[in-house]
Amino acid sequence: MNISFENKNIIIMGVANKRSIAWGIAEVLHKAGANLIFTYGKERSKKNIEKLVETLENQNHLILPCDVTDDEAIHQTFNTIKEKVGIIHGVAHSVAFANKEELEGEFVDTSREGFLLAQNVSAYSLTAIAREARPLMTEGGSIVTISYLGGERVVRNYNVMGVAKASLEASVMYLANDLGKDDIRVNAISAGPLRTLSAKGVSDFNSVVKVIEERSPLRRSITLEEVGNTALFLFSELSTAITGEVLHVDSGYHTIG
Ligand code: N5H
Repeated sequence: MNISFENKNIIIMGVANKRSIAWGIAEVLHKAGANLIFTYGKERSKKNIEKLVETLENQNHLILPCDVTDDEAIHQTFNTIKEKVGIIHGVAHSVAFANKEELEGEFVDTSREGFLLAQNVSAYSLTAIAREARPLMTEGGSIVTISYLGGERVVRNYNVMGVAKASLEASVMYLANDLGKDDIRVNAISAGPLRTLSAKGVSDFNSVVKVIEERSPLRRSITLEEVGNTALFLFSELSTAITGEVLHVDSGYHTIG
């Protein structure tokens, strides 16, 4: 079995800073020898990615804009990747957004606009990206997205994002069934709470982490590197029969009632 990532081209979407899950994945894949292509939504992220890439041994990675809410922009980004890189082997989709005011209080108060925005950025984008990635994955491929337990059960304040993650996880199953014919696998990692930019401003984040430390089977929180390692597994030939799956990287917390 070949578990090397030499000559493997993997797209990493959603690095905002060094605490981003996407960056955790990038670091692990880079160490394994993969060639990385970064995409960003906000101009501010571009500068951050440039600085982060400077810390890598091989700095020869493409950095491209990609507004995941714009089909034409996605098409152009993948066209550029096709021209400059050719074949791709993996996509890490680590992108989500919801209005801050809808991540507190009652879910029942979610506006139509806020609901659709969260679905658009956090769930539909995976389908739009899978459609563009498919023709470039001529040697087979692996698509990995990031979810959270709030898509399976009610987690306080997660609200509109919980419904978007449920939609994302269902999309993983349907995409896995479509793309399986082309030897492309689609999976999600349901990560335990991490101190990312998304978690910034979440008032009771510390108490969410404390519950994991006290009640999860492993009695500890998880690290970015552990999510990166799991992504590496899902991108590798170690996981060739796994698709349509949601793999929990959460110290086992999802098993606790
Ligand atoms: C139960 C919780 C805590 C409450 C909910 C947090 C939800 C976070 C997810 C969304 C994606 C965060 C978000 O969109 C924040 C924005 O409204 C404001 N932030 C920004 O605009 C920043 C600058 C940009 C870079 O952020 C984005 N997203 O573009 C869940 C937590 C325990 C776990 C968690 C934090 C989960 C998660 O989905 O990230």
